[in-house]
Amino acid sequence: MGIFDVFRKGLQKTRDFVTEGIGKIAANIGIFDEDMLDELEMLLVQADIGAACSIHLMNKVRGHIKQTGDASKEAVVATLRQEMKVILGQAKPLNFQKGRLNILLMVGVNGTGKTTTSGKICARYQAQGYKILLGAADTFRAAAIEQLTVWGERTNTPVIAHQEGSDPAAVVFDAIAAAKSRKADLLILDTAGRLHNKVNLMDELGKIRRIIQREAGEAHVETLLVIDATTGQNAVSQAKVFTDVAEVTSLAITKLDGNAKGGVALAVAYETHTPIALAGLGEKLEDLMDFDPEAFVDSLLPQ
Ligand SMILES: Nc1nc2c(ncn2[C@@H]2O[C@H](COP(=O)(O)OP(=O)(O)OP(=O)(O)O)[C@@H](O)[C@H]2O)c(=O)[nH]1
Ligand SMILES: [Mg+2]
Repeated sequence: MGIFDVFRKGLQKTRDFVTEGIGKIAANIGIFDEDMLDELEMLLVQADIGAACSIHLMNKVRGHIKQTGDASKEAVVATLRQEMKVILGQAKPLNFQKGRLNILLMVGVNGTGKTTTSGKICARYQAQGYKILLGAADTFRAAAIEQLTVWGERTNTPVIAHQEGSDPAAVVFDAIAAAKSRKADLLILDTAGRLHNKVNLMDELGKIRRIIQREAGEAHVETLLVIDATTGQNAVSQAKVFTDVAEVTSLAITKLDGNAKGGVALAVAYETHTPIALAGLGEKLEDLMDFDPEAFVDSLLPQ
C-alpha cells in the first residue's frame, strides 16, 4: 500500500465527517453565506483541527470570498485545501548522511510511540547500510529499557543501557562514546517523556543536549517529537510544551492507522510551526512512512 492509500484508510472517519458536514451545510443553495461559514468553522474544530488553526483557515476562506466573490462550495473547499497545504509546508524527511555521526533525540509524552518509532527508524536506516546504535536514555522504568533492548535484538543493533533509575545524561555520554569508537553513522536516543512538570522536563532534556553538544559537537543532531494522533487536542498542548523546552526539529505523528483524529496533524503543525517528517501507521517494523503533506490533504479533504 502506498502512503496515499494508507492515509485514505487512516483518515476515513475524519474525511467522512468533514465532507459530509460540508455537503450538509451547502446542501440547499451550494454557496456559503456568513452563517454557513460559521458552521463550517465549527465543523473544522470538531474534526480536531483545533480552534486557532480552524479560525486561521476560515479567515483565509472569507478573505478569498471577499476577493473573488466566489462563495461556491468548490471554491471554499479549494481554499481550505490550499491553506492546509501551506500549514503543512513542504515534505521534510529526516536528513541524515552516512559517513558522519548523526544523533536522533526522540522526545514526547509517555505512550506516544517513541520506542516503537526508534525501532522502526533503526530498521529503515539499517536497510540503507547505516551503522546504528540505540541509547536507552529513558531510564525511568526497567520495562522501557527492556523494550528498547527487544528492538535492538530484532534489528541486530547494539543497545547502550544503564540500570533503571540511573541518570539519562550518563547513558547519553556512554552512548556517544560508543558511537564514536565504533564509528556509528546514527545514534538513536530514546528518552522518557514524563510531563508532570515542565521544569523537570526542561532540566532533563537540557542536560542531555549539553552532553551532546560537549561530546559530539560535530554531529548532525535532530530532535524528533513523537505525537499520538489518537489523543486529539491533548497532542496539541503537549506539542507546544515540548517545542517550548526542546529544540524540536521535526515531528512524527503516530497511530495514523486505527482511530486517528487526523485533523490533529494540522493543528500541531499550525501551533508549532514544525514540519512533520514521519507518519506511524501501525505497530510493526515496516509501519513507518515519510509524511507526505499533499497526500495527507488529498485524503482529508478531497477536491
Ligand atoms: N496502532 C499503532 N500503534 C502504535 C504506533 N506506534 C506505537 N504504537 C503502540 O503504542 C504503544 C506505545 O508505544 P511506545 O513505543 O512504547 O511508546 P513510548 O512513547 O516509548 O512510551 P513510554 O516509553 O511509556 O514513554 C505500543 O503499544 C505501540 O505498539 C502506530 O503507529 N500505530
Ligand atoms: Mg518508550
